[in-house]
Amino acid sequence: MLTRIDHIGIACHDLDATVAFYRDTYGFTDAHVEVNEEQGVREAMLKINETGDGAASYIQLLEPIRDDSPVAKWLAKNGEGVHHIAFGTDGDVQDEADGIAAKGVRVLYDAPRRGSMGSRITFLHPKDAHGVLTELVQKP
Ligand code: V0V
Ligand code: CO
Repeated sequence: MLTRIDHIGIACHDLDATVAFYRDTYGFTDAHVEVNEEQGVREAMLKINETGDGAASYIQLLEPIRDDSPVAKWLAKNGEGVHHIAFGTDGDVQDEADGIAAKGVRVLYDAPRRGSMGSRITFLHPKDAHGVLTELVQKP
């Protein structure tokens, strides 16, 4: 089951400046920063609230580390802004993805990949989801 908004992904040019904006403007100070080489990003997870399934909801800020990465390509076309939404699962993320694929939505990966803070993630194609790049997240 999809039990929470795990995060909203926001593409930015300058991660440190954008983290500072979220801290100074809104008071979100609980930030986890890591590099995901495979996804081509340096990213920050800002915790917003705990959720009823024992996990949490975050804002994810994404700065590209390579010109050929999905976020770099998206920034060049659209500029900064909301890039994806991520739903959290309470069970196996591949099972969720298989169930959604059976409804005719393209799942981008054959198997889950590594996401922020040791999570397992996969993505649904935005063209099959009313224009929204959608990620599924299983906490470690
Ligand atoms: C592209 N399109 C989007 C979009 N990206 N629509 C909505 N939201 C987005 N983010 C549209 C684009 O406008 C085109 O529409 C069409 O899809 C094809 O796009 P493209 O520019 O030609 O790009 P592609 O096809 O090379 O790549 C698009 C996909 C790619 C979605 C396949 O971005 C991808 O593989 N994304 C998944 C990985 C990812 O985004 N990683 C970064 C976050 P028109 O113009 O044809 O109408 S990593 C992350 O979230 C982590 C680590 C985490 O949460 O832990
Ligand atoms: Co994400």
